[in-house]
Amino acid sequence: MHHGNPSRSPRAGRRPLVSALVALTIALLASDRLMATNRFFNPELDENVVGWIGGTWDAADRNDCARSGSMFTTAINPFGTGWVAFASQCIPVGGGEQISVAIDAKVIFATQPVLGEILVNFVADGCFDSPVATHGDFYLAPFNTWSRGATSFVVPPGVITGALVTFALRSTAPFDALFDRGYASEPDFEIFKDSFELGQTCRWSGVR
Ligand SMILES: [Ca+2]
Repeated sequence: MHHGNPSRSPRAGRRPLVSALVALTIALLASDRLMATNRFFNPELDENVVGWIGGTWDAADRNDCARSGSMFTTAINPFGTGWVAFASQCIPVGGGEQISVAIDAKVIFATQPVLGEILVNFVADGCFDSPVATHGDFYLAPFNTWSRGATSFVVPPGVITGALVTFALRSTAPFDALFDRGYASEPDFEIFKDSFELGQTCRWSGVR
């Protein structure tokens, strides 16, 4: 037995609202699942180097995307002790967080081995304070090919609010380098809205 039209009518009337709520719930769930944000601003160097310190914009993109570029750097030797090219940016972090960071780099015009270093300075007040702790990691950067330098760390507990992340390339001789596709996120949230982590699509940065 059913109650016929008297009950059907209000249900039918409610349906659009229910549908809207379902759609909203799905949207919220989807956005929650995809809420990961790349903590680097302008991670893909789409049309400028805003957010980054270290170089100038170049049209050469990591994935040959016509609508994105990279950051070009010429190694400098400021202290006469070695040549260094770097890409640096401050990201917001909280004490105790686990963070993964990475960037792709392409070493060009090098004549001597190039060592990649990822240096993270943890600071309590923006990125202009003196670091209270550091994290470092090293890797050998190949020539003339894009390669990824990555590291993970746990932010020291306490009043940390920022991490100045510097991807440095060092050598005993001059060289140039390109940087592209910066990545900074919690390890558990590696699905970005734009399939960023797959590195397979050409797009403007959908998330920061
Ligand atoms: Ca790019």
